[in-house]
Amino acid sequence: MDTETTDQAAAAAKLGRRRFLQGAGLIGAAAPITGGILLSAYYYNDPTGAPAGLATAKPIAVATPTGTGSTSAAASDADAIDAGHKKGIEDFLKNQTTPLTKGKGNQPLAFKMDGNVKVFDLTVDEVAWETAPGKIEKARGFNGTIPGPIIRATEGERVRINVKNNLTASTTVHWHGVLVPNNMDGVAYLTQEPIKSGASYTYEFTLRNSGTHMYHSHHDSTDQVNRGLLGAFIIDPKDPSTYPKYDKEYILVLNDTMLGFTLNGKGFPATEALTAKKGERVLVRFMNEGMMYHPMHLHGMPMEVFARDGYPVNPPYKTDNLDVPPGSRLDCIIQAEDPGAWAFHCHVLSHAENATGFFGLVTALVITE
Ligand SMILES: [Cu+2]
Repeated sequence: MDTETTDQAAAAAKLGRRRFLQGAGLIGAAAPITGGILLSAYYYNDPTGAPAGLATAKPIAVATPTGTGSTSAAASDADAIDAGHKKGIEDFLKNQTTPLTKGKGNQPLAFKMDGNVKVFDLTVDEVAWETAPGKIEKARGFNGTIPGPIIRATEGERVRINVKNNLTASTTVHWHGVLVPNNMDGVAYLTQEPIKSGASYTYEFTLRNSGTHMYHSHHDSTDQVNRGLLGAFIIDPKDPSTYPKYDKEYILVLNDTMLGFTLNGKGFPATEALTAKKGERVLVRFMNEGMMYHPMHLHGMPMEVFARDGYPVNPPYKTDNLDVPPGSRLDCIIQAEDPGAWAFHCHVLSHAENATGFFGLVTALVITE
């Protein structure tokens, strides 16, 4: 751990303690009260994300600095908050050229042809996954990555997916949103026996519906999906003219809870920025594999939503704050207009920012001339 990180951690720890004391009313109550009562909510780092944090809010006394010792304490809090935010942004910018964490998920999965069948191979692996710098989680991933590799094919094609289970636990794979024969649906004991530790299973079906879909474990899924057994399954339409034109494409997989708040398996500052040139049409395919709602807010320009779960949204609608519910996929086009670095983050603020700076579901859209 370098000195800067240690300093930041110390500052955060100090700040956390002070806030705890304030939250408990221990500081405010002891100080001269000239500032009246402030309604505040304390839900820093709430693992539930608790947008309902206000429910636990209680009026606390806040002291206005009066030239006593409280002035320097307040100033040191402010400095610590500023320093944490500044370092986060600096790290995020560094991460765009030199990744700060090991491991990258959400990469295209190669296939081979067997006659007219596209054959994909997946392994289900235990993995130590670095979600943010130095934050290594006991996770699970398809082909050792989170998200797993992108399975991509075209409507009408036949695919075969060989799954090898390297977990100590059993598993299955469900093709979320993809129309498949019932016995290929991947639900343990309902449509198939679980794939035991060390065993393999082959799924095969013809792709009937295009769209932005997903694949994930459907066995002990609170643990298995939340710990990383998830990935994108993109089915391109047979007739591309039925899909909007775009210059660049991003797939953003949201997750929460066990591995923290992540975009494509990483939390800020290890998240990847979206980039575009002015005038480009950027396709974003959102998918939420987590357990919470994430309203994704883009600064500077709207997103035009044209598909939900692979089905057309008619007419398309514009929004700058797009709620992505668990299990849903939303396709939208961002028309890159004004150059600059535009914040792009979940607007349940406890999923994105606290006194130590940004974390979790935060990235940026960087538009250049
Ligand atoms: Cu969120």
